[in-house]
Amino acid sequence: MAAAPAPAAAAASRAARVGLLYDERMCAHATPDGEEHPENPERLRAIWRKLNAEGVASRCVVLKAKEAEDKYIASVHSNNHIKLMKEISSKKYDSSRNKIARKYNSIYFNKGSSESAVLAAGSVIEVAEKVAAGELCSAIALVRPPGHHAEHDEAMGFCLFNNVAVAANYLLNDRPDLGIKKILIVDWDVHHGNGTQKMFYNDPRVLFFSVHRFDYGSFYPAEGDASHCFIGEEAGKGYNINVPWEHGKCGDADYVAAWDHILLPVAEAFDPDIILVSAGFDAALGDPLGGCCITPNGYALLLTKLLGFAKGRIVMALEGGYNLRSIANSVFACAKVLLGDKFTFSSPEMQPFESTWRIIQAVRNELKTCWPVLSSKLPENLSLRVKPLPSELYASSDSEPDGEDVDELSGAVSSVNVIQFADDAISDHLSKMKLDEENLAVKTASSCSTVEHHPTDLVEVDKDGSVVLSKRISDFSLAWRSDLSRTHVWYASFGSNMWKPRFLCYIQGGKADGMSIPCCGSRDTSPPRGTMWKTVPHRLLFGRSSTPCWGTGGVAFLNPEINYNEKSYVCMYKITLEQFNDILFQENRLVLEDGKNGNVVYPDSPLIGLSEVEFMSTNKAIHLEPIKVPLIRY
Ligand code: Q9C
Ligand code: ZN
Repeated sequence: MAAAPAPAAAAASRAARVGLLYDERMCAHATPDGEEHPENPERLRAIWRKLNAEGVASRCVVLKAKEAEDKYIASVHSNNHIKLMKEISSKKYDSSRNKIARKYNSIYFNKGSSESAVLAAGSVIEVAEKVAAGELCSAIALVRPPGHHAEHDEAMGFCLFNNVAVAANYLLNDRPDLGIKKILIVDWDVHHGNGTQKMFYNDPRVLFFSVHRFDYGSFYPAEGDASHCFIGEEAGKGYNINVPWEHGKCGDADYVAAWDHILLPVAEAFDPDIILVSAGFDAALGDPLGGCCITPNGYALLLTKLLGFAKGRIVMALEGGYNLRSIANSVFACAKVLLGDKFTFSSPEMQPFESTWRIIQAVRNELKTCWPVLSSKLPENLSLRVKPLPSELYASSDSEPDGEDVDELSGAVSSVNVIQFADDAISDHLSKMKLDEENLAVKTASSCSTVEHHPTDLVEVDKDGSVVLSKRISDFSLAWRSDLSRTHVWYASFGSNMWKPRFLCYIQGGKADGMSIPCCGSRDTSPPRGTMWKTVPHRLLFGRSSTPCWGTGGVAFLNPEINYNEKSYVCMYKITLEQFNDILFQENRLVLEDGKNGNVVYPDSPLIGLSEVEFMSTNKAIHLEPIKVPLIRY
């Protein structure tokens, strides 16, 4: 009779087989001259040290990295991109490597980048295959460079190849023998997984779920497609889910709420064969880029909740995460969950934010026809936290654009606006609008350097206040105001003005979180008659008084920088043309404040009057002339 296995061995054979992939070769990718960078080799080493020190690594099946074959990377990326990423470390690029890196958004290369990138993609394939085949129950791939920002033909956001997307395609397309037909990708990195979203946007075999800071479109990668309105297309409709936080400071309670009320019910209905986690840990407490506060226990709970699906087949692939202690502790907590260690989860101390609840409701609304389980009513009467103060919010945010202070940032973002006449089919009309070529000061999207500087005639303001009729509005301007108060336009805000309390300051006066100076408001303080969220072609925009790229003058122009041919997610407010002008005055700092008695003086003529409106509606174009505004300095 064979001897019964020793108790320890029996326990081990029952215990979950958890893969843990670590390979020092993925530390070769580093900044070219040793400059500091958050995405650095120490990230992998810090996690690996922790898992060993805690005796967790030895309980896992430790694996080495494997190179991804080109044909598998090619299911996601263009051949040009693969070729460049694989050759960028070679001698041939020694003199041009940095220059090429600068063409991308947030990318560096060195002599180790190619090797690391190919290993990172190959490693996720490797563990995904083993989990799908049942050799492992679950696995953690400690890989870098990260992947979820990388697009078909583009490296960005510290990512060269989209490791998780490559592995998902490998399972679906190259290994029918493993029987993986449906994949859930959970992207809990604090940034939107733009690359992965695009990759599977039409594909119902992959349910992509990303929860990320959005901050009204200003958080990296700062594209509108991170909003909850992007739910997939064609056969993939409903298979893309974004949960876009409005601000930082989100933590365990917010994420658990998104899990309980969005992800888990949908996962139940979708019934995936395997779950790939784009496991960035930059939403962790203490992360320098994320500004959120998930604790290690929070990650453990989120992961535990996923174990109930796909027979527990979970593959975690590291994405971001830049506080070495936070990522080490978080991965340690996740590893223990996969190994089956018992956790006692006390209910999270913090309550979700009020915004969290609103966002969850909006996501459910957007998706309820695709996932009927989301149409049920959410519980009411929850105790909720109010939005954190701006000083807290901006503390560790990674908002675009680079290097501008908070004031500059909110100003720049809020001033990117378009108007649209109230009764037209909005996107169609906007797509046809263009600047009138004849009158163009800014000729093309890329001609920033050829911007003409408009004359900066000073507007005379009578010192003794004789032109001031009321406290605020001069005699002269009353005439145009009554006309314009009868015409309604849709004001489309992009970025921080999508946040209604902030936008309302331009109408009702006052100061919202994040504003440096109070707004004086419009003469007519009645609230917008309508609000509408829309995705519109990204074309006609108004600038503020001066920006480095756009030059001086409150001019209208085609957005010279991003998304020239793309679409923007905007919040449109139906307001009067008078109010619209008052907003333009405030955004372009054209309202004079007379320090002595607190009077506010508005300009005497509108920037966009009825004749401009008429011109625009008949020509579907706009003269620059009407908005060559006199620049007032104060
Ligand atoms: N104001 C990942 O977490 N930020 N990538 C650059 C700085 C780039 C993050 C803008 C953040 C990329 C994988
Ligand atoms: Zn990230």
